[in-house]
Amino acid sequence: MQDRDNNIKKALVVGLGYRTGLAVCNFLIGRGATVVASDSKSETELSEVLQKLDPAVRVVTGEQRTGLLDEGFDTVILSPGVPRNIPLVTEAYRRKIPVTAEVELAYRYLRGVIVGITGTDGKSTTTALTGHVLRELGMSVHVGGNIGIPLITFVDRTSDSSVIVAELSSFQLEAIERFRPDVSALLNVTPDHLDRYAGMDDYFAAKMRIAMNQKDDDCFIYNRDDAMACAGAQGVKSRTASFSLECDDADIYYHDGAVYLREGGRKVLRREAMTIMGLHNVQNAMASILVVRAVMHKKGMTPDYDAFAEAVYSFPGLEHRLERIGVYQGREFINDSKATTVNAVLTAIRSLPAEGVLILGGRTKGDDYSRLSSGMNGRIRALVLIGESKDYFSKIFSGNRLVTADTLDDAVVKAMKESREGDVIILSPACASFDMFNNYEERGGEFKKSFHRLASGALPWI
Ligand code: UMA
Repeated sequence: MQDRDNNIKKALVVGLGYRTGLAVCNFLIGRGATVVASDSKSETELSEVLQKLDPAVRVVTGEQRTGLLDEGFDTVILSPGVPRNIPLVTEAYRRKIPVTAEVELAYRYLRGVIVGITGTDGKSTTTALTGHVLRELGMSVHVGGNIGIPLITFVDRTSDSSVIVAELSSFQLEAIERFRPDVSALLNVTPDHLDRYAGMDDYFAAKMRIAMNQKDDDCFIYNRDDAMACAGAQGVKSRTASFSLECDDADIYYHDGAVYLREGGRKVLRREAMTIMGLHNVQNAMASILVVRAVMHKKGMTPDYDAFAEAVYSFPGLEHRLERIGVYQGREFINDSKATTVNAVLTAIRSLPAEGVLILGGRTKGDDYSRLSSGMNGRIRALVLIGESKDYFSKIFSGNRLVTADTLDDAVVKAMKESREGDVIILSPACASFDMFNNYEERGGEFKKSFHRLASGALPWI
């Protein structure tokens, strides 16, 4: 146990969400606290969540009035989706009520080695891959955080021999206090969530909080090819290790189809043996190898690079991330619903095995979407635009061949019409899903259903 000085008697949980707030409420009730949950949504909108919530939690829905704080809470816990500048939260800060994140709360109870992985793109794959490799090496591993399972749900299952691999978003890091990962990794920092942050510096600062409590016996792993990550590495107190696709003076680097360790020049991975596609996944694999090595170092174990490589090769990839769904009438369908940034989509396009049709759109996040145009040149023959960004994207991409669709069924049918045999049809939206779906998983799931309806003949396209 990292720190037992938790004595939360009365907590206000702001934001029930689908996962975090719900898990925090149930956890605290289980530990005897009085819990009030505040959510801006209505009871009807929250009905699914409320069914799973311990009935001892008092729920206040709708407008989040500052007067709620008069009830005298000793802690306010924020869900990641709640910005810290809403009046209820700024008033809590003003009254000096401790405001904290679920990740921080979990940290105070978790046991074992803690790994935190952040970055704009690739963090879910790197987190899952790291968990997979550690598990293949025989360790007791819990994989959670932004990838979908709140860390607080692991608390009763961890022991000193556990390894917790946490994907951490900038949102989750904003309200940490003492959270100190034994191993942290910063994969890259590119524009994202600029609807929530004042600018890139603000976003970067939130990400760098991952290392703020690390000490010299911890390790910070960073991308040598990313200028912001390199700048971040300059200021950390822990040991550092770097990975690179470009420079052979990084601790681990890529050259001509293989990955090498700088020390000793040992070849540790062959790209063609990896199941997950794209050079960006070689980058993710390099980060994972450094993380696994640092975990073993913490545990006093000797790294076995052959075993690392076998485990990387056997990693099947993540659902909703460049996920191959199937082939219909010569078109390969790929579900990349998790690609909610311009960079993620550019990476996806670069990784495609053929030309194709891109299904794009949803709730925008302040990114510079015009950056997609050059990446699409010669790779994407048509765009199918979905979601509330349809009109906005129609203007930005007016130079491309484009059609609009109201549903994913409609998008799949139109993509078939726009494509040729041998093409790829990919859903890689560059946007959040919340205009049409509850989350990216639901969007990806619906896309797969549309594909299966098409393939079974239930969705005619001609
Ligand atoms: N809310 C308020 N007041 C506000 C704003 C929001 O009450 O002013 C409420 C909303 O009505 C909602 C809740 O707060 O009920 C916010 O919930 P949440 O979005 O934090 O929901 P969770 O289901 O707990 O999901 C969160 C992460 N969501 C976000 O960061 C937006 C999930 O990451 C994460 O998987 C989950 O916790 C478990 O840790 C998703 C995500 O989009 C995948 N992350 C962003 C990203 O990857 O880019 C950061």
